[in-house]
Amino acid sequence: MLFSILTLFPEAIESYQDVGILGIARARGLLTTRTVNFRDFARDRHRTVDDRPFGGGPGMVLKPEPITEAIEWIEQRFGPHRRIALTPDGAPLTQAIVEEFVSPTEDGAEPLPVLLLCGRYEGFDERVLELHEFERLSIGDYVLAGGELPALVLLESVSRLIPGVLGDGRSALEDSFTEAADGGLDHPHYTRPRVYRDLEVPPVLLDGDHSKISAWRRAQREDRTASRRPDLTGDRGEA
Ligand code: 9D3
Repeated sequence: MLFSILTLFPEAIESYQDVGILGIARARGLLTTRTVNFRDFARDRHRTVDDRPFGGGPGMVLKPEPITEAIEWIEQRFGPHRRIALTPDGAPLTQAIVEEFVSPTEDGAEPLPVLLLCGRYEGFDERVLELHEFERLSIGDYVLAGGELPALVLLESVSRLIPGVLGDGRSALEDSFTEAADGGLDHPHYTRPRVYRDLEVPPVLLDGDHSKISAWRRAQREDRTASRRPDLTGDRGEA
């Protein structure tokens, strides 16, 4: 899988991309990233990438020219991409969307490389997203300073689903068939010591009755989901 990441802060991407599962995916050659600083495509002496908004108001807007030229340079060199802009007004990223990135294409062809466009300031001049077709993704309803963390969130969540990244023979997609998740919260986990500061591990986990353990874990998942995340049970939470 190939990701081209357009950002004013390539060092933010680069400093995290070799950590943990994302780092393993990259080291094994299962996921490739290339970062491009679109400031390198600004032509003026100050390498300006932003300007004041037409119509007034606070903040600065990313100028169209450096971003458009960076996109065109990447696609001339490396071919067409699936283009995604990380924007606060995008569709909220979900596990279903993440899974779609690693699911086989209809015709069995290689998926397109993915271009991730990260904004800063108030965002992009709208025409950038009109000149080239873009999907828009957000990671949730809170205000960040730019699209770099959202791009890393997408990369990390995709990386753990790529076959061969999780090394222990357990596929991440298998999780949902067995004990974990199925769209709700997980059960609690315990490890040694059996007693920690007077707190004991639930005895059901210690006596080796695996059908009892499964039933207990399922009940824990259902209780936790109903009380902490009723929105995941089909209950929309309205009074
Ligand atoms: C006052 C209107 N703001 C929109 C909610 C302006 C604004 C806030 C934050 C414009 C850009 C940003 C920077 N955020 C992102 O680029 C971003 C983001 C986010 O802030 N939250 C969740 N997902 C994302 S994806 C990109």
